[in-house]
Amino acid sequence: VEASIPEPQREAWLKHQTSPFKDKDGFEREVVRHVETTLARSLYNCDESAAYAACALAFRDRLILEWNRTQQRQTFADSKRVYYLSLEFLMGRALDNAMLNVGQKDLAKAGLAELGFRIEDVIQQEHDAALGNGGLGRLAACFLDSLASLNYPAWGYGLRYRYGIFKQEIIDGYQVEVPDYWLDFNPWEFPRHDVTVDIQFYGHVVKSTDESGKTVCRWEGGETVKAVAYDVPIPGYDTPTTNNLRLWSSKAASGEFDFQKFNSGDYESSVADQQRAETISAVLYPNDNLDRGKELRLKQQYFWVAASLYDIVRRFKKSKRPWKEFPDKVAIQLNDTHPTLAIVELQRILVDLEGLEWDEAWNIVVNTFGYTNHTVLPEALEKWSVPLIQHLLPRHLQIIYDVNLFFLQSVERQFPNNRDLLREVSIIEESQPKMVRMAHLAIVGSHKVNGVAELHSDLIKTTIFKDFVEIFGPDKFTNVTNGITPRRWLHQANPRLSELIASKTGGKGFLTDLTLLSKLELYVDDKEFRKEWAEIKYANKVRLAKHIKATTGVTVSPSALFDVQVKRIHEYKRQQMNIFGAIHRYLTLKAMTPEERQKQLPRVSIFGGKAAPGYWMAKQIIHLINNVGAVVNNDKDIGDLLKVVFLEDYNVSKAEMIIPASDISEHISTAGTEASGTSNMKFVLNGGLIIGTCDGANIEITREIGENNIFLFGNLAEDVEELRHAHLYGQHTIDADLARVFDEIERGTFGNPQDFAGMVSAVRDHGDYYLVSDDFHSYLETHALVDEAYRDQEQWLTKCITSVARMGFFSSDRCINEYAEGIWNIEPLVVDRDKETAAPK
Ligand code: BZD
Repeated sequence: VEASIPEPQREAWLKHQTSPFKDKDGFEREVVRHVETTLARSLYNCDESAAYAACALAFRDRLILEWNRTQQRQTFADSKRVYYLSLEFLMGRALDNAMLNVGQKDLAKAGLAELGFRIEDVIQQEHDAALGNGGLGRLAACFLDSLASLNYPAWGYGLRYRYGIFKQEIIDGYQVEVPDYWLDFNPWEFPRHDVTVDIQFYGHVVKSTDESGKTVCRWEGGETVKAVAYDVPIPGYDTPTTNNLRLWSSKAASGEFDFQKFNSGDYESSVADQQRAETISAVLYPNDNLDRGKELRLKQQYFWVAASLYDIVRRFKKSKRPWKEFPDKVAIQLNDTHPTLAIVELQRILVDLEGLEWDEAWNIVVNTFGYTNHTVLPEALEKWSVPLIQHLLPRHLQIIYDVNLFFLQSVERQFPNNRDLLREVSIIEESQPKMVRMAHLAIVGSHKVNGVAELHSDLIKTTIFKDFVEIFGPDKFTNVTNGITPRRWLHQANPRLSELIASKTGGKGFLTDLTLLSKLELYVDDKEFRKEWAEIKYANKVRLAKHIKATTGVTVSPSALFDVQVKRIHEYKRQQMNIFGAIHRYLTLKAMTPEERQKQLPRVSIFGGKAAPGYWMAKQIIHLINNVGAVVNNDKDIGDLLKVVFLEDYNVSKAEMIIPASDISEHISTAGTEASGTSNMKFVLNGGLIIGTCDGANIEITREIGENNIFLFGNLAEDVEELRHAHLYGQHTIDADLARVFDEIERGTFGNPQDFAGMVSAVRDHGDYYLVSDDFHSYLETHALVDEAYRDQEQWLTKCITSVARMGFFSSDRCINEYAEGIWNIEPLVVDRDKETAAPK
């Protein structure tokens, strides 16, 4: 308020108010201005990267003007806001998305052409913003797009990592990790050096009694680190709403140096202090679905959560409302358990700093938070050691113990004398050392808990969180099946298909109401339409074939069936089964006569994905894929019939090229392990079919598109436990075809068998936890069906078109509307430009 310009001077402001460029000329003027001033270059010194920079800055300026107006609008409407707390936002490139969302890509294309550039080349200059590992981070990015596109008042809160997910290089068949320093030039962020929060660590708790005799706790001492806000504007599609993603960066608290240390001659240690502070936001942990319990990770979590809550509370306090109205104005969604400390921090703020009674505060907390679970894998469920929390966050540990005490007391009242139950649901695991179970804390501290696909939501209710359903009742647990944004994953990634769809569904409306895709069913038999559809797929395959040639040196035929598995490498996702299947295909082809071979369908097996640097088995899988490729791709008997390629450094922008070029993609996790999957939705939306297990959202995709349009195989989730038990305690016979594959690996056909001994013995000798052998036969049979189906190109095309027509459900817009209604209780703030005054009072 103090920074607001007084009434008499506002006229001057209004006279000079900036407005975004409106036409091609205006755009060109902005580009030239940025080249000549911001970048200090000229028409004699402007390459594609400078053109990208200037173009991005022109669009950034535009976005920030809308951003400002959006924030004013939301503040003055006093709307309830949702805050999406996620340690990961896997945004990918921003320029193309911004141009499309504000509806000015054509204008920019023409403008850039006049200035001497091809827009495609300019777009390619941008470095991906890769602040995430995989599905969870990309889901957060899709949600931001939907929140803005639907005009919800929403902020994302995350960390501004200096290094995003590492860049993957493949050297001699092995993964090598290279740091991803992406901040050299990032036009999409606005540093807010005036928006900072001091974050405390370590120290101790001082207890005292106030005048009324109440015990008060103060957290004192320790060290302080400064959080600095960086804002990234998030434009909605076809709406002026531009929301905010606020990323926190860590800095030493006392400015550049600790001057005391500096003056006393301890220069080195003052520099070290500063570096230690900056380390907090330095790097994204590259593990997906694995909890490693590292102290720095806990520091990251608290740093980010404390800064975000301070910011949220500060915004609420400006409204001067009573605390009990906090949940009427604020909804906070926890993207997995990573931000669970926010629950404890809000309780601390309310009780220790604002003086509320425990119960009143706790009521507010529970009504504010919602928790989304993304996994049932035991190794991924977060736990933090009690001594570590005690050391780093002593007051928070006390609060966790109190929350647990009151919770267990209520359980005891509800289910008397059930010690087993108390032990099972306790937030504290009585191990050595004791551990805090973050999922339990998140459940107890939230009013809603959701899974991300129907099967997954059922599984959490019947397995890992079963007891909590008994305690809290079933209504606290709900399902919100994941979705994807059709703006990025259709319109941006596959512009020709998007245009064709628009021409048949009555314009671009399907991009904001994806159920309009159903109109395509009317054209399934339309000859012209089918021809064009097929041409687009082919052109996308040609583009991918060129990329494969350029990056791997392997020539692939765009007429072959493209079989794609791109996702993080994980045993539960079973890339090992896929490569074993490819080896089996190779052996089968080798055993054929040349005449027989002639009759076979050519195939390209395409893999991509990163392995966590410490995940030895995942790295072995990558190595085997590359070695199989080296043998198969150079075998004269095989030629085009089989190629196996591993595409380096799979990321969002590679996905945008690979997904539209797929004929069949693999979503083959052990049943019950993949919470949802979202790439399955992306592939089908782009006119590719999928082969998959009855797992995650595959099941709902099947229900929507029809079981004739998907290739399902393998054991069901309900049978997994029994099979695992049988492997360990009964006899375990390996599938005969798989045994042949193992023999071949052990003969050294694909390099030193020792290099793959772990992969083979996991299946053969160590219980085959992921059921590769159990599902192998059904997998091969189903791939034979895929071959057969692909031979009938007309039928195949019908399946593809029909599937796309039935994918309306999987938009992240539907998903966000479900969260808004069922969990957040928020409403969109519709923009009425005519009613808006230029400047609010
Ligand atoms: O979340 C994924 C699940 O595995 C997918 O099934 C699901 O579709 C998506 C979105 O709901 N989980 C992750 O991607 N998890 C992580 O990346 C992760 C990262 C850090 C720590 C733990 C998990």
